[in-house]
Amino acid sequence: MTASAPARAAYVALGSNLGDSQRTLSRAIDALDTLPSTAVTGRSCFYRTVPWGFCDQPDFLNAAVRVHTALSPHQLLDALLAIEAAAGRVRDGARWGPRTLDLDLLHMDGITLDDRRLTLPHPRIRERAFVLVPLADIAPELILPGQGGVIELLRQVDATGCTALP
Ligand code: PH2
Ligand code: MG
Ligand code: MG
Repeated sequence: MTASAPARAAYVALGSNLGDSQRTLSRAIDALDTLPSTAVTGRSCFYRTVPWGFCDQPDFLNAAVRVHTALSPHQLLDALLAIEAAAGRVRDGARWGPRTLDLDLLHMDGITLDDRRLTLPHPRIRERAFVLVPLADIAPELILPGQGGVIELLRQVDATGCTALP
């Protein structure tokens, strides 16, 4: 990480249910760590999770990481989309369908925003055990503006479909 703009913490959810998901998530975390002005400073366990939203698809592997980055929210979003594309992500329009790699920007410390490309914090964190369970590994004390504390949100979802990999 180079010293230009001050780095802030950002939280990214990772998911995959096509191909070698464990390898894909590990490589994505390495790719995040090599982004300019960015370092991975926390990573959760990998969790096998039952599909949410559209259920007739393979189980997912999910994780979450914290990075410290001097990138802007939109620069980081562009970088996440590029890492997804490099992992073979095809956007065929199937909402909530199977994917080789999904990287969702969940939150950046001190930032709320809502525009055509990006809403921060991510508006659906509170509905998703597969996001909250790994997020609680790395940021149990985190308060998401407008949503609440991660542990409090985790208490309100059914996390029985999330199993940590050994
Ligand atoms: N991602 C989706 C839709 N459903 N279900 C689980 N368990 N994990 C995911 O990452 C996931 C999902 C769309 O992004
Ligand atoms: Mg997603
Ligand atoms: Mg996504």
